[in-house]
Amino acid sequence: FKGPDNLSSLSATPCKDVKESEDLPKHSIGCDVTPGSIPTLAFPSISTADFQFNSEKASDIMVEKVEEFVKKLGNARLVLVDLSHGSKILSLVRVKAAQRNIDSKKFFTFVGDITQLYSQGGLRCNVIANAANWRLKPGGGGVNAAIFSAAGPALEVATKERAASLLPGHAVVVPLPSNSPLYIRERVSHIIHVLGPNMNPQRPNCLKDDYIKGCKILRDAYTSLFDGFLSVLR
Ligand code: AR6
Repeated sequence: FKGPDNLSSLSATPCKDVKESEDLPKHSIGCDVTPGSIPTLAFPSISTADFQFNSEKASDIMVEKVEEFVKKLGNARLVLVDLSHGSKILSLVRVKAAQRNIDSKKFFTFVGDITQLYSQGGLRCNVIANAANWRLKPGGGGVNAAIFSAAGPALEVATKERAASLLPGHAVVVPLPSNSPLYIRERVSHIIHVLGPNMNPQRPNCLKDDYIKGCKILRDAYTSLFDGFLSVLR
Protein backbone atom coordinates (compact mmCIF):
# COMPACT_ATOMS: atom_id res chain seq x y z
CA PHE A 1 0.00 0.00 0.00
CA LYS A 2 1.53 3.31 -1.07
CA GLY A 3 -1.12 5.69 0.16
CA PRO A 4 -4.19 7.35 -1.28
CA ASP A 5 -4.35 8.25 -4.96
CA ASN A 6 -1.46 5.98 -5.85
CA LEU A 7 -2.54 3.86 -8.79
CA SER A 8 -0.09 1.12 -7.95
CA SER A 9 -2.13 0.54 -4.79
CA LEU A 10 -4.99 -0.98 -6.74
CA SER A 11 -7.04 -3.01 -4.33
CA ALA A 12 -10.54 -4.14 -3.64
CA THR A 13 -12.33 -2.33 -0.85
CA PRO A 14 -13.13 -2.82 1.94
CA CYS A 15 -10.12 -4.63 3.32
CA LYS A 16 -10.12 -7.96 1.54
CA ASP A 17 -8.33 -8.38 -1.78
CA VAL A 18 -10.55 -9.73 -4.52
CA LYS A 19 -8.39 -11.70 -6.91
CA GLU A 20 -9.35 -14.17 -9.61
CA SER A 21 -8.74 -17.52 -7.95
CA GLU A 22 -8.90 -21.26 -8.44
CA ASP A 23 -12.26 -21.68 -6.75
CA LEU A 24 -14.23 -19.57 -9.21
CA PRO A 25 -17.11 -21.22 -11.07
CA LYS A 26 -15.80 -23.07 -14.13
CA HIS A 27 -18.66 -22.11 -16.38
CA SER A 28 -19.15 -19.07 -18.57
CA ILE A 29 -22.00 -17.02 -19.95
CA GLY A 30 -21.83 -15.56 -23.46
CA CYS A 31 -19.33 -16.23 -26.22
CA ASP A 32 -16.77 -13.64 -25.19
CA VAL A 33 -16.27 -14.79 -21.64
CA THR A 34 -13.21 -16.92 -20.96
CA PRO A 35 -14.18 -20.21 -19.31
CA GLY A 36 -13.48 -20.02 -15.59
CA SER A 37 -13.91 -16.27 -15.31
CA ILE A 38 -16.90 -14.60 -13.67
CA PRO A 39 -18.75 -12.25 -16.01
CA THR A 40 -18.12 -8.83 -14.50
CA LEU A 41 -19.18 -5.28 -15.28
CA ALA A 42 -16.82 -2.60 -13.98
CA PHE A 43 -18.39 0.85 -13.98
CA PRO A 44 -17.50 4.36 -12.81
CA SER A 45 -19.90 6.56 -10.88
CA ILE A 46 -21.90 8.23 -13.65
CA SER A 47 -22.09 12.05 -13.63
CA THR A 48 -20.47 12.74 -10.24
CA ALA A 49 -17.18 14.29 -11.42
CA ASP A 50 -17.10 16.40 -14.57
CA PHE A 51 -20.92 16.50 -14.70
CA GLN A 52 -21.07 17.70 -11.04
CA PHE A 53 -24.08 15.64 -9.94
CA ASN A 54 -24.63 15.58 -6.16
CA SER A 55 -22.81 12.54 -4.69
CA GLU A 56 -25.37 11.79 -1.94
CA LYS A 57 -28.21 11.64 -4.45
CA ALA A 58 -26.11 9.75 -6.99
CA SER A 59 -25.07 7.12 -4.43
CA ASP A 60 -28.72 6.57 -3.37
CA ILE A 61 -29.73 6.02 -6.99
CA MET A 62 -26.79 3.78 -7.83
CA VAL A 63 -27.36 1.51 -4.83
CA GLU A 64 -31.11 1.36 -5.53
CA LYS A 65 -30.41 0.26 -9.12
CA VAL A 66 -27.67 -2.19 -8.10
CA GLU A 67 -30.07 -3.79 -5.61
CA GLU A 68 -32.67 -4.18 -8.37
CA PHE A 69 -30.25 -5.72 -10.90
CA VAL A 70 -28.16 -7.90 -8.62
CA LYS A 71 -31.14 -10.29 -8.47
CA LYS A 72 -31.08 -10.74 -12.25
CA LEU A 73 -27.36 -11.39 -12.62
CA GLY A 74 -26.99 -15.14 -12.15
CA ASN A 75 -23.30 -15.72 -11.38
CA ALA A 76 -22.27 -12.33 -12.82
CA ARG A 77 -21.21 -9.35 -10.72
CA LEU A 78 -21.02 -5.55 -10.69
CA VAL A 79 -17.99 -3.55 -9.54
CA LEU A 80 -17.95 0.19 -8.89
CA VAL A 81 -14.50 1.60 -9.67
CA ASP A 82 -12.80 4.88 -8.79
CA LEU A 83 -9.22 6.09 -8.90
CA SER A 84 -8.59 6.93 -5.28
CA HIS A 85 -8.90 5.34 -1.85
CA GLY A 86 -10.21 8.76 -0.76
CA SER A 87 -13.13 8.60 -3.21
CA LYS A 88 -16.23 10.08 -1.58
CA ILE A 89 -18.59 8.21 -3.88
CA LEU A 90 -16.98 4.83 -3.06
CA SER A 91 -17.37 5.48 0.69
CA LEU A 92 -21.00 6.54 0.34
CA VAL A 93 -21.87 3.56 -1.83
CA ARG A 94 -20.11 1.05 0.45
CA VAL A 95 -22.08 2.26 3.47
CA LYS A 96 -25.42 2.29 1.62
CA ALA A 97 -24.87 -1.12 0.00
CA ALA A 98 -24.04 -2.61 3.40
CA GLN A 99 -27.19 -1.04 4.92
CA ARG A 100 -29.26 -2.77 2.26
CA ASN A 101 -27.44 -6.08 2.76
CA ILE A 102 -26.41 -6.31 -0.88
CA ASP A 103 -24.34 -9.47 -1.43
CA SER A 104 -20.70 -8.32 -1.46
CA LYS A 105 -19.74 -11.13 -3.86
CA LYS A 106 -22.19 -9.73 -6.42
CA PHE A 107 -21.39 -6.06 -5.87
CA PHE A 108 -18.27 -4.46 -4.46
CA THR A 109 -16.06 -1.40 -4.91
CA PHE A 110 -12.55 -1.38 -6.31
CA VAL A 111 -9.82 1.27 -6.35
CA GLY A 112 -7.90 1.53 -9.61
CA ASP A 113 -7.82 2.74 -13.19
CA ILE A 114 -10.74 1.19 -15.05
CA THR A 115 -8.45 0.68 -18.07
CA GLN A 116 -5.95 -1.41 -16.08
CA LEU A 117 -8.09 -3.54 -13.82
CA TYR A 118 -6.66 -6.89 -14.94
CA SER A 119 -3.04 -5.94 -15.69
CA GLN A 120 -2.57 -3.85 -12.54
CA GLY A 121 -5.26 -5.06 -10.18
CA GLY A 122 -5.74 -8.74 -11.06
CA LEU A 123 -9.48 -8.15 -11.48
CA ARG A 124 -10.83 -9.50 -14.74
CA CYS A 125 -13.84 -7.57 -16.04
CA ASN A 126 -15.18 -8.61 -19.43
CA VAL A 127 -17.29 -5.47 -19.70
CA ILE A 128 -16.44 -1.91 -18.68
CA ALA A 129 -18.70 1.14 -18.67
CA ASN A 130 -17.75 4.58 -19.89
CA ALA A 131 -19.20 7.86 -18.56
CA ALA A 132 -19.48 9.19 -22.11
CA ASN A 133 -20.30 12.49 -23.78
CA TRP A 134 -23.28 12.85 -26.13
CA ARG A 135 -21.07 12.86 -29.24
CA LEU A 136 -19.47 9.55 -28.26
CA LYS A 137 -16.11 11.13 -29.00
CA PRO A 138 -12.70 10.62 -27.38
CA GLY A 139 -11.18 13.21 -25.07
CA GLY A 140 -12.86 15.57 -22.65
CA GLY A 141 -11.04 14.15 -19.61
CA GLY A 142 -12.21 11.72 -16.93
CA VAL A 143 -13.01 8.14 -17.65
CA ASN A 144 -14.03 8.87 -21.26
CA ALA A 145 -10.57 10.11 -22.22
CA ALA A 146 -8.91 7.21 -20.40
CA ILE A 147 -11.04 4.51 -22.07
CA PHE A 148 -10.80 5.89 -25.62
CA SER A 149 -7.06 6.37 -25.23
CA ALA A 150 -6.46 2.87 -23.81
CA ALA A 151 -8.72 1.18 -26.38
CA GLY A 152 -7.09 2.85 -29.38
CA PRO A 153 -8.79 3.99 -32.62
CA ALA A 154 -10.64 0.67 -32.97
CA LEU A 155 -13.10 1.77 -30.28
CA GLU A 156 -14.10 4.95 -32.09
CA VAL A 157 -14.77 2.98 -35.29
CA ALA A 158 -16.73 0.27 -33.47
CA THR A 159 -18.72 2.89 -31.55
CA LYS A 160 -19.75 4.70 -34.74
CA GLU A 161 -21.08 1.43 -36.14
CA ARG A 162 -23.49 1.24 -33.19
CA ALA A 163 -24.57 4.85 -32.63
CA ALA A 164 -23.90 8.38 -33.87
CA SER A 165 -24.73 10.06 -30.56
CA LEU A 166 -26.35 9.42 -27.19
CA LEU A 167 -29.24 11.01 -25.30
CA PRO A 168 -28.95 11.60 -21.54
CA GLY A 169 -30.14 8.51 -19.64
CA HIS A 170 -29.20 6.13 -22.46
CA ALA A 171 -26.45 3.57 -23.02
CA VAL A 172 -25.00 1.78 -26.03
CA VAL A 173 -23.18 -1.56 -25.96
CA VAL A 174 -20.10 -1.73 -28.20
CA PRO A 175 -18.28 -5.02 -28.86
CA LEU A 176 -14.55 -4.26 -28.65
CA PRO A 177 -12.53 -5.35 -31.70
CA SER A 178 -10.00 -8.05 -30.85
CA ASN A 179 -7.10 -5.86 -32.03
CA SER A 180 -7.79 -3.27 -29.33
CA PRO A 181 -5.13 -3.12 -26.58
CA LEU A 182 -7.95 -3.17 -24.01
CA TYR A 183 -9.14 -6.49 -25.43
CA ILE A 184 -5.65 -7.97 -25.63
CA ARG A 185 -4.17 -6.69 -22.37
CA GLU A 186 -7.24 -6.36 -20.13
CA ARG A 187 -9.50 -9.01 -21.71
CA VAL A 188 -12.36 -6.55 -22.09
CA SER A 189 -14.85 -7.76 -24.71
CA HIS A 190 -17.43 -4.94 -24.54
CA ILE A 191 -17.57 -1.27 -23.67
CA ILE A 192 -20.91 0.21 -22.62
CA HIS A 193 -21.07 3.97 -23.16
CA VAL A 194 -23.53 5.70 -20.81
CA LEU A 195 -24.59 9.33 -20.86
CA GLY A 196 -25.64 10.65 -17.46
CA PRO A 197 -27.36 13.88 -16.43
CA ASN A 198 -25.17 16.99 -16.54
CA MET A 199 -25.17 19.71 -13.84
CA ASN A 200 -22.06 21.47 -15.15
CA PRO A 201 -22.91 24.76 -16.93
CA GLN A 202 -19.72 24.39 -19.00
CA ARG A 203 -21.01 21.16 -20.61
CA PRO A 204 -23.91 20.54 -23.06
CA ASN A 205 -27.47 19.83 -21.83
CA CYS A 206 -26.92 21.38 -18.39
CA LEU A 207 -29.94 20.75 -16.14
CA LYS A 208 -29.26 23.84 -13.98
CA ASP A 209 -29.70 21.97 -10.70
CA ASP A 210 -33.06 20.48 -11.72
CA TYR A 211 -32.67 17.35 -9.59
CA ILE A 212 -36.19 16.13 -10.36
CA LYS A 213 -35.17 15.64 -13.98
CA GLY A 214 -31.58 14.81 -13.06
CA CYS A 215 -32.50 11.94 -10.71
CA LYS A 216 -34.84 10.45 -13.28
CA ILE A 217 -32.15 10.61 -15.96
CA LEU A 218 -29.55 9.05 -13.65
CA ARG A 219 -31.97 6.20 -12.82
CA ASP A 220 -32.57 5.68 -16.55
CA ALA A 221 -28.81 5.74 -17.18
CA TYR A 222 -28.13 2.93 -14.66
CA THR A 223 -31.11 0.95 -15.96
CA SER A 224 -29.77 1.20 -19.53
CA LEU A 225 -26.24 0.34 -18.39
CA PHE A 226 -27.26 -2.75 -16.40
CA ASP A 227 -29.72 -3.86 -19.12
CA GLY A 228 -26.84 -3.54 -21.58
CA PHE A 229 -24.68 -5.78 -19.39
CA LEU A 230 -27.50 -8.35 -19.14
CA SER A 231 -27.73 -8.32 -22.95
CA VAL A 232 -24.02 -9.21 -23.17
CA LEU A 233 -24.55 -12.12 -20.78
CA ARG A 234 -27.36 -13.62 -22.84
N1 AR6 B 1 -10.61 4.86 -13.85
C1 AR6 B 1 -11.60 4.76 -12.91
N2 AR6 B 1 -12.40 5.79 -12.56
C2 AR6 B 1 -12.17 6.98 -13.14
C3 AR6 B 1 -11.16 7.18 -14.13
C4 AR6 B 1 -10.36 6.04 -14.48
N3 AR6 B 1 -9.40 6.12 -15.39
N4 AR6 B 1 -11.21 8.47 -14.54
C5 AR6 B 1 -12.20 9.07 -13.84
N5 AR6 B 1 -12.78 8.18 -12.99
P1 AR6 B 1 -16.13 11.58 -15.14
P2 AR6 B 1 -18.96 12.33 -15.54
C6 AR6 B 1 -13.94 8.37 -12.09
O1 AR6 B 1 -15.77 13.00 -14.94
O2 AR6 B 1 -19.03 13.09 -14.26
C7 AR6 B 1 -15.95 13.50 -19.71
O3 AR6 B 1 -15.20 14.57 -20.11
C8 AR6 B 1 -14.12 9.75 -11.49
O4 AR6 B 1 -13.33 9.89 -10.32
O5 AR6 B 1 -15.29 10.75 -16.03
O6 AR6 B 1 -20.11 11.42 -15.91
C9 AR6 B 1 -16.95 13.01 -20.76
O7 AR6 B 1 -16.51 13.30 -22.07
C10 AR6 B 1 -15.61 9.72 -11.18
O8 AR6 B 1 -15.85 9.02 -9.95
O9 AR6 B 1 -17.65 11.41 -15.69
C11 AR6 B 1 -18.23 13.73 -20.42
O10 AR6 B 1 -18.34 14.96 -21.11
C12 AR6 B 1 -16.21 8.91 -12.32
O11 AR6 B 1 -15.09 8.21 -12.91
C13 AR6 B 1 -18.11 14.00 -18.92
O12 AR6 B 1 -16.73 13.90 -18.58
C14 AR6 B 1 -16.90 9.70 -13.41
O13 AR6 B 1 -16.18 10.88 -13.68
C15 AR6 B 1 -18.86 13.00 -18.08
O14 AR6 B 1 -18.79 13.39 -16.72
